[in-house]
Amino acid sequence: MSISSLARTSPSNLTSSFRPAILVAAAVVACSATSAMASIIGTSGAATLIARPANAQLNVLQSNTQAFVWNEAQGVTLTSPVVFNASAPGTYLSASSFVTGNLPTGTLANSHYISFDTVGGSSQVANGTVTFNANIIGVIAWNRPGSRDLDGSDAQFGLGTLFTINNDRRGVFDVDAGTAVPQDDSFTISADRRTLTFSLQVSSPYDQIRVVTAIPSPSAAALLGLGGLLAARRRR
Ligand SMILES: [Ca+2]
Ligand SMILES: [Ca+2]
Repeated sequence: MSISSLARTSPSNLTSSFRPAILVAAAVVACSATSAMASIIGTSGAATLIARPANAQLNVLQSNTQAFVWNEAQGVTLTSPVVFNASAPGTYLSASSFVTGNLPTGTLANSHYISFDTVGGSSQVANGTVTFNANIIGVIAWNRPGSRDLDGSDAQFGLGTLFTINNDRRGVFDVDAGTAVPQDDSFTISADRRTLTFSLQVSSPYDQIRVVTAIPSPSAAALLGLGGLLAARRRR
């Protein structure tokens, strides 16, 4: 019996002896989901993993040396399309390199956030990498008038954290305003889609990027556990 068919089976249709097995199976799946969703599995350089903050508005989470990264929405099913600015492997050096698309309604996803907000007005650079346990399916890094893509993704991915909205400098490529000439920021989606490498330059105010990943498949351990449980049921 598959996990999905377990979920579809009404409890009233189950024998009393099978109900405990269902409960344990549900617990196994729930544990698997919890571990699978904390999906930043590595950082390097200036990338510093923190718990999801309550407030990531301008001039709140500040550092001249660290770009803070965190897991935000977990296991979200999109109820409306979300615009992304990049999804294919490659290096993005300006807004003219964006290949904008939509994550369609019904997409199941996790999201993660990168914020580099400096203390002073002097120019600072943060270089780092963030590695995930599932493929990157969208990078949202633009917030210009008419294309407030970060603002537009907050409702489905950013709940629980305050952000500054309607700010042209949220996002990246804010100095050159998206011209073809790379001046300040860049990011790269790795060939295996598991790592985002960033170089962010901030004088004022800040740079922010949202990274959306697919949901990892259930872990082998969880499947083994479920298989063993069903085998035990058959032996009764
Ligand atoms: Ca600041
Ligand atoms: Ca910048």
